[in-house]
Amino acid sequence: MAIRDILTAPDIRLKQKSKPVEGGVTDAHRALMDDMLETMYAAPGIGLAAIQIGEPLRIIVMDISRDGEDKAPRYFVNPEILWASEETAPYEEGCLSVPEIYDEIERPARVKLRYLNYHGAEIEEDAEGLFAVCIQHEMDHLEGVLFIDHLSRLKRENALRKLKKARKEAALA
Ligand code: K2U
Ligand code: ZN
Repeated sequence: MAIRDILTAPDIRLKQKSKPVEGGVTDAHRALMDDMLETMYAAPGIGLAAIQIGEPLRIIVMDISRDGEDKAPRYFVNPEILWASEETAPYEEGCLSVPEIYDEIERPARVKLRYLNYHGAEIEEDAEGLFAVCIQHEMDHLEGVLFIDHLSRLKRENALRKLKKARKEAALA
């Protein structure tokens, strides 16, 4: 396993649409998921999409267990949303690829998912609460969409300006 570098906005690679995994989940995909999970825990974060470490594949890892609880890693290959509630819920989101920026995003409160798990088995599962927020946030990444893309143009431009300033200062340090 290895901790990989996480791409940060405005890196153009984060805008790619990720490709489906073809021909089933292989040992190579599982090795990638192992690296993604180690990278996510080290960040720390509660979700990570493969594109965030530069791999344009439709793969997501997640662990929404709380501090002090047993770890509960989750793996989603080729995830699809089969149904989303009309009811929406707000959540103060952040993103490992958009550091130090947080804002409230409104998303469907409940979704029905279909995906392949770590071993390639097809699963259908309902999600609500933080699970629903996180999976929708990560599935946006698979479409090349960042949570700031859901904000007003003014808020998005302010966020990108702050990110570019931080990157410039880091380069001079
Ligand atoms: O995509 C990512 O960078 C992972 C996010 C997942 C996430 C975003 C918004 C809401 C829930 C999960 C990172 O884990 S950002 C860290 C974080 C953790 C808990 C709540 C908000 C942000
Ligand atoms: Zn993110």
